[in-house]
Amino acid sequence: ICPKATKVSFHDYQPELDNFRQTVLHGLAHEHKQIPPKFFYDKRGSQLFEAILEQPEYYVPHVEKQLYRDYATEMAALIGENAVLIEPGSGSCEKVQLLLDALRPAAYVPMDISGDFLRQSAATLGAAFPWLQVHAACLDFTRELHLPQNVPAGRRVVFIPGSSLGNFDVPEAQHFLFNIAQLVGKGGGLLIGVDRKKAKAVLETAYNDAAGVTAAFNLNLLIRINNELEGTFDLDQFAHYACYNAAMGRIEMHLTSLQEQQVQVSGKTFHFARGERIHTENSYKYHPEEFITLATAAGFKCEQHWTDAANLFGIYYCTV
Ligand code: AVI
Repeated sequence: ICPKATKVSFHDYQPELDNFRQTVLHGLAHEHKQIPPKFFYDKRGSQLFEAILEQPEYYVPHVEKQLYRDYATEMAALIGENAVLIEPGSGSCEKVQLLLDALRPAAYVPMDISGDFLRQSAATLGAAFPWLQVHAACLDFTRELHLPQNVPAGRRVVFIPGSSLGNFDVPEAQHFLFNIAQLVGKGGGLLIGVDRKKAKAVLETAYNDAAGVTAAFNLNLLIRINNELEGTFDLDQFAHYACYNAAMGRIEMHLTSLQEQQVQVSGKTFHFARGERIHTENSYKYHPEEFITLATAAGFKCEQHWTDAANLFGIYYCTV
């Protein structure tokens, strides 16, 4: 018997990259200095993020993966076979592998902004699952969601693991979910992993791991500015700071200036007071009812949700 040939295709939508220099100069000139988290992910930043995923304190991937292992069959029964499974921000395509055998989708569409990484992950996945059609789309999913033309017709289901939704502010998160509802259309679905609100100490420990990997990830932004934007940040004079802002329901990451100092970036001078911070990331946490309200406002109906015994993390299956 001849095994079915591996089917992997790659579609480059040539995502326009945000201008790093302009964004940093603008963000540092702001009254509350800020740089958006998408700039964490240069090569070293992506490697450090992979290392964060291995830290015991950062419970998110460990708990979420166990939920897929425990409930893959139940999830597949709800989603049904032969769906077109679409994953925005697919990265290493690791989590989807826990679902593929149970789900048996007609095609898998990983979407990522990093073309080389996407090409490699799609090829590796295609080799591991020779029966699966893989149609990779290189794009910035925060701006556009295109489906390659050779994707088969059929019910569309979007998969968003990792609590990526948490890095959007709440109105942006609702807008993003609305765009997903449009993409999947009537009868389509969304399987999404979202981190839950919980004790401040648990959250703060998760973003302040003992090995200092999250700190290195945050500080790498300054190394990136030094290397790419002629920056003069002294890494010893800034510190990682992560705290849970309960009023906003989010972990905030900042870089704190340890003394009064001036820093040059691209020939411009920025003044830092002692203790002044650059806000680098928000990671919103949702109670199940809060997430369900958000998804409902975006046009979804929540069919089922799963959580672990400690109520750390939620996975939701919603339909349009
Ligand atoms: C990618 N994102 C969902 C992570 C989070 O938890 O918000 C990024 C991260 N930042 C520090 N640790 C992990």
